[in-house]
Amino acid sequence: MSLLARGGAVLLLLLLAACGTEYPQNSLSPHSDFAETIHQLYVSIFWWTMFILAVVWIILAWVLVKFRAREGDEKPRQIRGHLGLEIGWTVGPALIVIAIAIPTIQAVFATQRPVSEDAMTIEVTGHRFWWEFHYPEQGITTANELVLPVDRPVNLRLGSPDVIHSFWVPKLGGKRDVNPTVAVREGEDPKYNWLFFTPQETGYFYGQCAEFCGESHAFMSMRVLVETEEDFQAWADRWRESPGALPPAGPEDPEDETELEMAGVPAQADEPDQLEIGDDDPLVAMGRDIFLNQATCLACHAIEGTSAQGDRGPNLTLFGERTTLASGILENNPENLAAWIKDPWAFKPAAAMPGVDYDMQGTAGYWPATALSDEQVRAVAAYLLSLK
Ligand code: HEC
Ligand SMILES: [Cu+2]
Repeated sequence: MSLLARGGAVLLLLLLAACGTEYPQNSLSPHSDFAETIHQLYVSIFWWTMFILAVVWIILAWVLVKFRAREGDEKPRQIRGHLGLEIGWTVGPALIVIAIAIPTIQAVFATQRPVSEDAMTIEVTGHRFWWEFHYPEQGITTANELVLPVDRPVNLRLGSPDVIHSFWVPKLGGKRDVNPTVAVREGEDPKYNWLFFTPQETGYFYGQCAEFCGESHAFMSMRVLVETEEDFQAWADRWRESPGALPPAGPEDPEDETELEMAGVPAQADEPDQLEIGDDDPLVAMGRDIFLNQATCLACHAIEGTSAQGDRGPNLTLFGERTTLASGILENNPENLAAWIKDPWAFKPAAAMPGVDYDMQGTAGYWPATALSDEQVRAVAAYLLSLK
């Protein structure tokens, strides 16, 4: 194939690629009022620039043809300084800039407008390198997968305990900086940023931290699940009931423990209706016991309805329902989960979680290796995946 043909093929491919809108982080495919406002502005400015381009090119072509040098032409008349032209090419662009500024400023105000009365507030916290979502009305805390009801305005309050992050879910709008909110003087309110939009379609949307925040910034993505109102309520109810997350077995006597483990039933399982999927699986029971009684997991992670109430890491309630792991970078399945628990830094350098065989010294302080065997890791993974 000639170079030209190859080049042409590449260009054609690029052109065709531009036709698709189903790229996960396509910012030209709005699915919320916020994204729609930005999109309209973008499209209108695009067509204005195309119009100006066409006018300039037509005049250029006309001038090139009409005034091109011909055999025997005299030197054309030389002009220096022309008041009319000077005024023309100063005022013209100024008018164009004003024409662009008006809808732009309108869009800025539209996307910064104050909270509507019926908006649901969600507190979004950007951590190095994961996202935390707290729903104060529902009393829910989750991580990395934001669940929203369709057609209900949401008001995201953005803050961070460490460095600047940026919340960006291109199809729903944004991006907006997530600023550190810890360093305030006494009596001063932390300065949160807010992001306000209404998701207009159910679906699965991809997002990404859009402000460099450290080693694993590129691995700090997220998902937004927009669900029907009923599905959202059902999810919220499930979260509060936290099925599968039975209270810790915690028997004092180690003999007891083995017995219970063998039976696959924790000591306080006197509410049989809480026994759900996988609870009879001995691996799950073993994993639960390790997570809640033997390992340091609960110092950092919380699971609703158990003694695990740590808040240094993601809340793992209903973790089995999550489609992704470690802020959207891995599919949530037993293999990936076990690999993550063994060695988080293999996926996310500098993640604030120790591995099975390395201690961690970081902003979260000193944490010893979790020292779990391969079987224990598999068991903990099975337990976490049973939380649904
Ligand atoms: C020092 C605190 C700490 C300890 C101890 C710890 N973790 Fe973590 N864990 C974290 C942090 C922080 C993250 C988020 C890391 C990231 O994505 O950047 C995390 C992430 C996770 C995730 C992924 C969560 C998600 O939302 O995708 C799982 C699962 C997990 N940890 C399980 C465990 C298990 C099991 C143990 C015990 C063996 C454990 N962790 C011990 C801090 C900790
Ligand atoms: Cu970040």
